[in-house]
Amino acid sequence: MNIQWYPGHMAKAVRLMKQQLSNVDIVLVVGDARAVKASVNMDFIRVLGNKKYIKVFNKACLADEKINEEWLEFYKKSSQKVFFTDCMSKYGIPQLTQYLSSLKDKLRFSREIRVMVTGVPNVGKSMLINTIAGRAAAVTENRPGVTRANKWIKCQGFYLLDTPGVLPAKIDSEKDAVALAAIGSIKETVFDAEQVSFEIIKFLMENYHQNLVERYSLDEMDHDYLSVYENIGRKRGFIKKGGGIDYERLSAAILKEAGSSLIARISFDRPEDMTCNLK
Ligand SMILES: Nc1nc2c(ncn2[C@@H]2O[C@H](COP(=O)(O)OP(=O)(O)OP(=O)(O)O)[C@@H](O)[C@H]2O)c(=O)[nH]1
Ligand SMILES: [Mg+2]
Repeated sequence: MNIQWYPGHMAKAVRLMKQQLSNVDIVLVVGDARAVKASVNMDFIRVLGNKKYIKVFNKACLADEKINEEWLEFYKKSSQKVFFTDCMSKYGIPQLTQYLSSLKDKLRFSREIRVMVTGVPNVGKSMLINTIAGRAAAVTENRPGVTRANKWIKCQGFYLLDTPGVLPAKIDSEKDAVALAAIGSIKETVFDAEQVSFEIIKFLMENYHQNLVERYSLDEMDHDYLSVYENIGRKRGFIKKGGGIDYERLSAAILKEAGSSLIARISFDRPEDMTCNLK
């Protein structure tokens, strides 16, 4: 899939983050629970060196519950500290806050702990900070690229540094690119919405077939990707004047619905997708 963004900007953002590292005690690498593999920017992980970090997979209540459990099992076997959270239901938030509060004693600091919050765009970094802080201190919005500059926010016992979302400079896997587009981490202007929405339908047919059938009242026996895709368009009335499918409206609707759990709680990645980036 051809995604056109600015790898140069991304590489610069990672360099800026590296400069900040000496000012922080711990890094929260925030990803999306629906794309545990694709939403962790390995460029970040590589520059962290020996800096202590934990992974937080947010929007857990939009992700497939069963797959969340599988990921928790997967991470139990590694030395990596992982939290699954959701800012809407507050799932996992008390545990994460308690962990951060406990660091002061663990690290024997007499001052406040400084926590850098990083991750790919739109995973809820700013919302997570607001939820932990208990106030709307950071700006949030449902599109990538909302936070433009670093900002320190004081909570009880620690400081949180909100940072702009950064994508990997290079996304090698097509599957990762589709997942990142589906969770809203990539700006809609830089990918082909028709191609991504079609890939999403293929993925849903293979993994969430019944949910798809129910959501769009589809023929259960129809297993042809294109026919299902176009049928969704017809069922939703996305028809152009001459009678053809309005692919623009169809792809926009699929992206919106797949990204908001209207079809199902969807997880794009599974533990078996992990090959090398166990870190
Ligand atoms: N359902 C759900 N939505 C969330 C959660 N956290 C954040 N959101 C929504 O996701 C969108 C993005 O949240 P932000 O906090 O702005 O994301 P960000 O990671 O700071 O984004 P950038 O600053 O653009 O990198 C907003 O519409 C939030 O309301 C969550 O845990 N569950
Ligand atoms: Mg933000």
